[in-house]
Amino acid sequence: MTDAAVKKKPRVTVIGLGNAGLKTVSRLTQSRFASWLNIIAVDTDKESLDTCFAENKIQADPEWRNGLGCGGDIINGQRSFSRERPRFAQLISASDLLIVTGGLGGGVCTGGAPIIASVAKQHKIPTAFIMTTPFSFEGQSRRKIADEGIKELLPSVDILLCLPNDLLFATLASDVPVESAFKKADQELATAVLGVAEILRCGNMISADFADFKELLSEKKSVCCIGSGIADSADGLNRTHIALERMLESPLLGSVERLKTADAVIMSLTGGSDMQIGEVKKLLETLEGFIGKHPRVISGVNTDPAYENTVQITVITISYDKTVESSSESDEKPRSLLFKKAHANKAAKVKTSASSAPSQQQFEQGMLPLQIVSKGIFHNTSPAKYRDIDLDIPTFQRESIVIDKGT
Ligand SMILES: Nc1nc2c(ncn2[C@@H]2O[C@H](COP(=O)(O)OP(=O)(O)OP(=O)(O)O)[C@@H](O)[C@H]2O)c(=O)[nH]1
Ligand SMILES: [Mg+2]
Repeated sequence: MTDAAVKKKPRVTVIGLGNAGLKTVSRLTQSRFASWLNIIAVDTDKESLDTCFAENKIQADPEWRNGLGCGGDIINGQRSFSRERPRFAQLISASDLLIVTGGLGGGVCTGGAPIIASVAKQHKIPTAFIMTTPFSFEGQSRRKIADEGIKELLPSVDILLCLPNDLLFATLASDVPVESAFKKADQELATAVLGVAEILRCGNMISADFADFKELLSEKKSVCCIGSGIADSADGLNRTHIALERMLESPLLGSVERLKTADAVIMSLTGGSDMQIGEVKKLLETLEGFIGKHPRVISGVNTDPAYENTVQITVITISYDKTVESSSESDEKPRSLLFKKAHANKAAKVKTSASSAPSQQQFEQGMLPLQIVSKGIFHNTSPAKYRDIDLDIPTFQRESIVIDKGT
């Protein structure tokens, strides 16, 4: 790795969307480890924004929503965020990476996230969306809304991590109040966002290995879990071991078994300048004992003065859903999954071969700023499907086709 690559500080913007997203970025803002992130809170709901600690707050569409939330209506969220496209473009245009977080299931985040994704795509900014899916106790309609949101997001995002709130259940007693369950979710989501940001800034990962990361999550539908553990010198001499133990106990990791059975593991270790090579070696060796024999592993080690006396380990496990190829009913599976659309890669390949053909080069067109919109009033109807392809999604969206401007 060159010195320039090591020194390059990536500009990472984190946007929290809707009530859940605002809670997460509030927590991040209070963490000393997140000071290198550009944190923005976006909601139509003024009251939620007023209680959010993020410095940079955007009240979306104040004229039409009058400072209210979207009442769980995706269309409201889409409309409001569509009106703010120029403002979003300005906010994110200087970013090397955009991380967007929030809870799928409501109108602001579920409707707004695809609009942010499409603005980022238009500006060629790599994106990682880290979203929770609703607790089972929230009911079927929220889950349906969340599923709809995932479908809308897929054409535009690079990385989509869907973290099921239900995984937190295992760590909560049944008499825990709902509010505490959400507080726990806030905390875990903030840790997950920071962990992903750390993974992506490891060395020169954003420029070089983002593609690897993306590729691991591409093509195949997969189950994804994330665990993060942090410990400092006050925890004792064996702080890396304690950080590892805490990571293994992370509720969103599910269980240690996930590491053993994962097809791919992405891992990062961050510490201060006091982090010793012996500690790193021992930690990686111990971690190896928890990972299965043949997974693909991407790992990185990072130092940051904010982590003086502290070490943080973050792991993302990816397990490919092996039933997808053999089952045409894969859409019925729970959306506790991580998806990446194969079309994006296909389109990229088509584009490469097309651009190498001289006869086609002269016809290259720009792209119209078309927005990904929902199926409107039909969003609750069952999709018309042929060979697992949703025919209700226009072909140009399904296939990521660049539209001819005709100029
Ligand atoms: N972590 C966390 N998740 C929450 C909280 N409140 C709700 N959620 C989750 O996030 C999903 C979306 O809820 P909200 O964030 O309130 O929705 P919204 O995006 O603001 O949209 P509107 O309700 O239409 O204003 C819910 O289904 C829950 O699963 C919270 O306080 N913390
Ligand atoms: Mg809201």
